[in-house]
Amino acid sequence: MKKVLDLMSARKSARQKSFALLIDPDGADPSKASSLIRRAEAHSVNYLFIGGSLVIDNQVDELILRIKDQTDIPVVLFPGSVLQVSPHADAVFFLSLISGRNPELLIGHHVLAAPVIKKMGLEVIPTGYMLVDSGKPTTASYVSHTQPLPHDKPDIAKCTAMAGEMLGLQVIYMDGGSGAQHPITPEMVYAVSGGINIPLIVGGGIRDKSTALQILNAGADIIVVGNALEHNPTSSLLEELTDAVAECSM
Ligand code: 1GP
Repeated sequence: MKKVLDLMSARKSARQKSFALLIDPDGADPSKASSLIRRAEAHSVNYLFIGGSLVIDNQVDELILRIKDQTDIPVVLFPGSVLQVSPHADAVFFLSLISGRNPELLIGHHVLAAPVIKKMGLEVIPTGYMLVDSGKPTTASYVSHTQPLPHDKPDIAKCTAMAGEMLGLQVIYMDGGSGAQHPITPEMVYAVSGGINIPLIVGGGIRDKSTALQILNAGADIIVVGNALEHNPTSSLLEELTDAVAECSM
């Protein structure tokens, strides 16, 4: 069963763009998260991604069970570590950090996680994860001990994503890192999307509709927003971003 990956691929084939709301289990205030999820349901959010680079309070199970009580939006784990897996999610991004050269994050933690994930029966989405320099070190670049891809070198990003697809990875997640100072440039998104046939996810530092539109029009299939909505769960930003996705899908 590859339900979530099939959904991502089918939406890409139908030229339908998607919106993913990222919830960091460490930052999630239960009451704010609940109201955000109610609004996500009302505004046709396509996926809920759960994850962060640190594990301060391991409340992933509890958070997902609460989400599942409120919505049928697919929940996908975006784990910062082996500790952030839960059998209650619908799928897990099995992330290989292909922008970096840290063997533990290319194929290391995966060896430890594989039997745990298999036992949980989770859908696995083999994912090429690419960190891109966003103007300042992010938690992800610091914790991963890797050098992100240069912000202004779309061709390096394109070749990296192409190699990931050739290795059999099923989606590419290009990330400026949570709270990125500068989002990934449309030029880089355009180059990468033109080099691959698998779904392209882009996140990091998207804080307004015009940035979302530029990234979607450049070829991203799914945009991910965490920080901006986590800090302002009741703002109109969620509507603006889901409107951007709908406009680009027409
Ligand atoms: C981070 O792509 C996500 O891994 C989302 O980033 O929190 O900056 O929206 P933001």
